[in-house]
This record gives sequence, C-alpha cells and structure tokens, in this order.
Amino acid sequence: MTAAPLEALLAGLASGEVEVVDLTHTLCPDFPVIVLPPEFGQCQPFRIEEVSRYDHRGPAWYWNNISMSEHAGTHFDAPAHWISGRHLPANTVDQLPVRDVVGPAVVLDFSTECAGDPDFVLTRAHVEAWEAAHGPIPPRAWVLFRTDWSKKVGTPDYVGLREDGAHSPGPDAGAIEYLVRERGIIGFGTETVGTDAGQGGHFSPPYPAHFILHGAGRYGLQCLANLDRLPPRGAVVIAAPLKIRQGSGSPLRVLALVPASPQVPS
Ligand code: 23J
Ligand code: MN
Repeated sequence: MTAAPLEALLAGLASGEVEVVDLTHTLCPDFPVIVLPPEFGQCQPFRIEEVSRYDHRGPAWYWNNISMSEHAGTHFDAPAHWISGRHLPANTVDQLPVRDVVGPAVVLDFSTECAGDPDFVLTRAHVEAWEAAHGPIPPRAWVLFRTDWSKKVGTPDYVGLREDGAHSPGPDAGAIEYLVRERGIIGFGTETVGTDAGQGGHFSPPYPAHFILHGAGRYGLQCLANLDRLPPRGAVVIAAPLKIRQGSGSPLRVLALVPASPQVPS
C-alpha cells in the first residue's frame, strides 16, 4: 500500500491542475419536480421554514427545518426505487456499498441534437458513435447524458409539460441495456427531472432507464448541472446520497474532479 495516489491528487488540487466542479442545482422551493400522470402519487417539492435567525427564537443562531421528496432537486436513485430492484441486496441508500459512488465519468454530449428535439431518444447507435469518437466507456463509469436541459430551469420547457405529458430527452432500452450489460456502468446521470425521457412511460419497457438500471443494481442521477464544464472523459464523479434508512434515493451534492483546462499564457 502506498499514499502516492492520494498525494498526487492533493498536489493536483493545490496547484490547480485538478478542479472541483459542482454538478448540483441549488435546492429551493421553486425548483421543478417530476410530474406524473394524475392517477399516481406525486413528488413533493423542497420546503424550508426558518426556526430562528439570531432573534427571539434563538438569539445567537440561524437554522431551518426542511422537507422534500427523496426525488427533489439534484438527486440519486437507488435500485429499490424501482420494482425491478426491489429484491436486490443492499438496494437502498443506507445499504449500498460506498465504493460504488466514486468513479470515472464520461459525458455523452447530445445537446445539439436535443436543442431541436425535446423528445430526442438516445439509442445504442448514438452510444457506439460516441465511443468511435472518444474510445470505449470504461468499467464502473458514471455515464452523464448532456442535453443542456439544466439551462432551461426556470422555464416551462424544463419539465416540458403538455396535455399528453412531459417532453424531455432520454434513453431507450437498447442504450441502457448496452451500457449496463456490455460496459458495466455504475450509473446513468441526466440533466432532466428523470433518468427517463418525459415520454418514457410509453417506451418498452415503460421507464426503461429506471427498469433496467435498477434491476441490475445500478444507480441514477437526475437534475445535474454544469455538464458543459466536463471533458468527454477523464473526470471523476463523487455522488454520495444521504444515509436515509430504507431510502429509495436522496438529494445530494454531486462533485466532479476535472483536469484543469490548460491556461493560455498571456
Ligand atoms: C417515479 C416514477 C417515474 C419516474 C420517476 C419517479 C423519476 O424520474 C425519479 O425521480 O426517479 S420517471
Ligand atoms: Mn429519482
């Protein structure tokens, strides 16, 4: 055993050769949440109430009480979130091996395609085309699907709700099957409110990313930000959910360690 890898990391952080990029949106009551068909239970947005702020309720201290869905804001999905993962061992956020939540990230940038098509579907062919350009996806990777949807937060287009449901990009079953079975990914992350497309309930199987990822014991990340600040490969993602007993997921701070972009001498 040697400390060299950690010393190299610390030296990189100290010199600025390694940057820390925040992939998290700010939790606040107006951050949009997923809207399911009305016959289903709904996701509760983030709520916050002040307990005291250096006043008669607490003269020297400031604090708040908060409540929210496990699936509000930038958040993590555990295998137990879906029926396909319900009987897997260690399938909740309190049980999953922490080794799983740190890993290499690859960023599949389909923002140009998505700009013209809110129902863009990521297929296996798209993933293979990305690999032809950037090399194979390494084992145990976080695969981050860049759509630039995070830039729509605060506009109706973020959730894209219409009479026939939500409209936002997402993968089909073939793409997720390929990533899980042939590339052994640890998880799939999106900028949208779900790992599935807005219309994913009409795909086969319904909500294929949820069904296949969680059935295979893999994870989801949603409502990610700043994917445009990551290289296609070479970043390390740290995504540790809260340790909620029997939790299906949780809001979290997602961080990426990124090789600094070379500075142009002035
Ligand atoms: C429940 C049902 C469908 C979906 C979701 C939750 C999510 O996207 C989620 O936040 O996990 S699509
Ligand atoms: Mn979720």
